[in-house]
Amino acid sequence: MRALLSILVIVQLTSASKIDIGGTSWIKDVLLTHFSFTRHPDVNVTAKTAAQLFIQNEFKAYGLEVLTNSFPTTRSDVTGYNYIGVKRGLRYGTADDRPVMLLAHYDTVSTTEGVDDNGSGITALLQAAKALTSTGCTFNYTLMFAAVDFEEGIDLDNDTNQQFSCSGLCGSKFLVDDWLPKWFQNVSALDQNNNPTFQGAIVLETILHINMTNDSQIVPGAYRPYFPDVYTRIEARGRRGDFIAAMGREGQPEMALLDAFTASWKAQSASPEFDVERFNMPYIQNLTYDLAWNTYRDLVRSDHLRFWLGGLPAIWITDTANFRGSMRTCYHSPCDNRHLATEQSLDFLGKSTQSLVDALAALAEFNVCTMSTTTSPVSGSNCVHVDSMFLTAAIYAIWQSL
Ligand SMILES: *[C@@H]1O[C@H](CO)[C@@H](O)[C@H](O)[C@H]1NC(C)=O
Ligand SMILES: *[C@@H]1O[C@H](CO)[C@@H](O)[C@H](O)[C@H]1NC(C)=O
Ligand SMILES: *[C@@H]1O[C@H](CO)[C@@H](O)[C@H](O)[C@H]1NC(C)=O
Ligand SMILES: *[C@@H]1O[C@H](CO)[C@@H](O)[C@H](O)[C@H]1NC(C)=O
Ligand SMILES: *[C@@H]1O[C@H](CO)[C@@H](O)[C@H](O)[C@H]1NC(C)=O
Ligand SMILES: *[C@@H]1O[C@H](CO)[C@@H](O)[C@H](O)[C@H]1NC(C)=O
Ligand SMILES: *[C@@H]1O[C@H](CO)[C@@H](O)[C@H](O)[C@H]1NC(C)=O
Ligand SMILES: CC(=O)N[C@H]1CO[C@H](CO)[C@@H](O)[C@@H]1O
Repeated sequence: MRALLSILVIVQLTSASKIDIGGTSWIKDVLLTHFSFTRHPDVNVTAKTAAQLFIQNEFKAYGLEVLTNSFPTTRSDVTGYNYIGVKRGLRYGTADDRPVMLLAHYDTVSTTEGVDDNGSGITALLQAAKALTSTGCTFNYTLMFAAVDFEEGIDLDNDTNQQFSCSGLCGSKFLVDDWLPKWFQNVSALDQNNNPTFQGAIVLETILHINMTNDSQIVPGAYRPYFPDVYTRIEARGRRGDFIAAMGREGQPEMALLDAFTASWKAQSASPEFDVERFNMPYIQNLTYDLAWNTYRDLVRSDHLRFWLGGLPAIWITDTANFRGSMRTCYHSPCDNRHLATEQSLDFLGKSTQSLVDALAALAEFNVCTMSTTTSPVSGSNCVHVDSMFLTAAIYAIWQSL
């Protein structure tokens, strides 16, 4: 009932009043300038520090409140940093707030430049934050943008020969288990039973790659029983890597996030050749980290698992990484680099980003839009496009130099 209602509301909102991300040129610039060097402490500390500074400065430039969640790792010489940009909703600081979060990790494994994994996620996150803050809209609910560290972190510590940090999904573990409960308390985002009023997190993981050729998508058979309809559709289209995957658990509050994202995707007329495939995963009682990894491995390989283990709603958005096209060989490898940023894949990333913006605007309930920019208003709305001329000239120069 609740899910159905959200779909109706969202379709109406997105068709009437879209906040336009203003094209993919900015995405390309940010991805290739700031997230195309290995961001790993043993390989390029400079690139990692630069990425951290860039994220904080961008958040500040968008007028977000920038909060830092630093955390220890098992290596005394390495500290982890999560950055959370907050756009306060009108209900901020009350139990009526229903905060919603967009999250991506900005680190890489040591063996890759990580343009797709997960430079693409963080770039979409920044673009979405920029679009949502630059319209002059107010939101009923608080928007949170979380750039997290050490999603990877599976490298061995040379000195102790132990797994580095908390062996994967480390930044989101500290965010969910340590930082968020304190923040919910601080801002009174708790209901009368002391449960967070949090709507959930949309977790972006490796979202750039697309391949429209038949047989470019691997569909591991082990998960077919959970998603028979999805498998049938992918096979009918010739097993092409032509879709973004969006996953959440049946019957959980995060279904509203999944509804919002898929409805926003389908409401767009741009690039109709790219699809969204919705994976409704069964809810698993008493989920533990080990159970998840042993039984549902390919479905939980990102930060959404930390939310699920922490009892918070989250959905996962991914291009399926090593199951698609070039990423079958480039995953965690040197060729996850700028060659993946083609015009087509940037359009694909742009469509996902626009869907995220529309979904978040609907979930956070955007109200008043006052700013007018140089571009034309969206019909039927007092919201306006984000200026798409922004940066265009500079970007085309970069485009051509590649
Ligand atoms: C490290 O990253 C910086 C960008 O922050 C780049 O200029 C430099 O060339 C990189 N170094 C190596 C060894 O890749
Ligand atoms: C750990 O060992 C690898 C392989 O020998 C080396 O490339 C890397 O730099 C070492 N890391 C540290 C922190 O010493
Ligand atoms: C919560 O509030 C305390 C006291 O003001 C502050 O020290 C702490 O950093 C806040 N933590 C979060 C996660 O907001
Ligand atoms: C796309 O997939 C086809 C079929 O598997 C493969 O031959 C091709 O190299 C892939 N191209 C890219 C850019 O991933
Ligand atoms: C791709 O697969 C679809 C579905 O099986 C088929 O109809 C189509 O002819 C194939 N296209 C090519 C180019 O082989
Ligand atoms: C989950 O844990 C509860 C409490 O320990 C137990 O009663 C229940 O049977 C468990 N459910 C499953 C499916 O294991
Ligand atoms: C925001 O909240 C106000 C007051 O409850 C409500 O009237 C309005 O419809 C909400 N905005 C949206 C877009 O739902
Ligand atoms: C979907 C995906 O590729 N996620 C990867 C991000 O990095 C972690 C840690 O290496 C992998 O385990 C995930 O598979």
